[in-house]
Amino acid sequence: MTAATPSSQSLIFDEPLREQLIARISAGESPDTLLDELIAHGFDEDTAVSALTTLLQARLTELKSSKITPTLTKVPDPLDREWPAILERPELDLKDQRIEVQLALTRPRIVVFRHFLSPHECDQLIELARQRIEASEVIDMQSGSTRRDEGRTSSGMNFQRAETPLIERIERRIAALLRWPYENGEALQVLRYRVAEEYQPHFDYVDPTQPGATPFLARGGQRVATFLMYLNTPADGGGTNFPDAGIEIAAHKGSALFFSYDRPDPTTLTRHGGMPVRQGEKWVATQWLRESAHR
Ligand code: PD2
Ligand code: ZN
Repeated sequence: MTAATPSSQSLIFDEPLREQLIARISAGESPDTLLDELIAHGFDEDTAVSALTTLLQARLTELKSSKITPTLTKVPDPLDREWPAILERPELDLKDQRIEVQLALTRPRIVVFRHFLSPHECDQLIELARQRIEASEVIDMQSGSTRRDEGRTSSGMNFQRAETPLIERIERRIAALLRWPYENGEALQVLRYRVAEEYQPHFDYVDPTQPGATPFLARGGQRVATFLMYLNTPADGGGTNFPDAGIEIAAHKGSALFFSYDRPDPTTLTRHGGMPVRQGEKWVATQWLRESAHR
């Protein structure tokens, strides 16, 4: 447990800690366990009990008045039909490499593929992106525009959709693998992390109750899945972690990490981060999938 500021008088949960506590409670963890951890981290017992109770009551009120639809959103799922049949799809446009499933989990829904991109495709993507990268930004949920953020220290760029034959081939391969409409994909984004750079844990969906979400959601609806392709193998560090689920995926050249979220809620356990690179560089390309056509 991290990111809390103990005080004998009051206990203020900052946003990451609040989300972590909510996710763990929603995942069935007992409040007593969380209480024990808070106390072990230096909070006094009465303060911890009262702050946790307040948090749970506030969350209940939030859920009751939430604009979030209780029904689940349909999400892509690459494994919902027989796997070998998928690989025969000509739209995958694979030459010699054969995609393999390396890991599949149900909650959070995560699938890791090996050999999604060939080594040559990875190198080409890096070279195309290298000339255009700038400091990465995040979406400001108050205004809906983008801004720099200290939690995201990478550099990056966005391609246009189908900008080159290579980009279009990769976009179509993702759509074919996930059986999700091509039009529902966002433009590919490439990120580069140098030593000590990271992307601290966050959710990729937007909070629909925030003012800045409206313009985002108007174009293609909510994000429902992330498809993250590792373009190189960092010398050390740079994995992608899911702290609420205790999962870490190693960055490996050509592999792809898929995860989906059927509602914009921490109970999906999809809070994830790009862990600091300890040595060398890390390059990734990401496509986010929307509920509907993204124009
Ligand atoms: O680079 C990553 O591993 C990473 C981790 C979490 C990228 C993103 N999120 C992202 O671009 O959303
Ligand atoms: Zn992310």
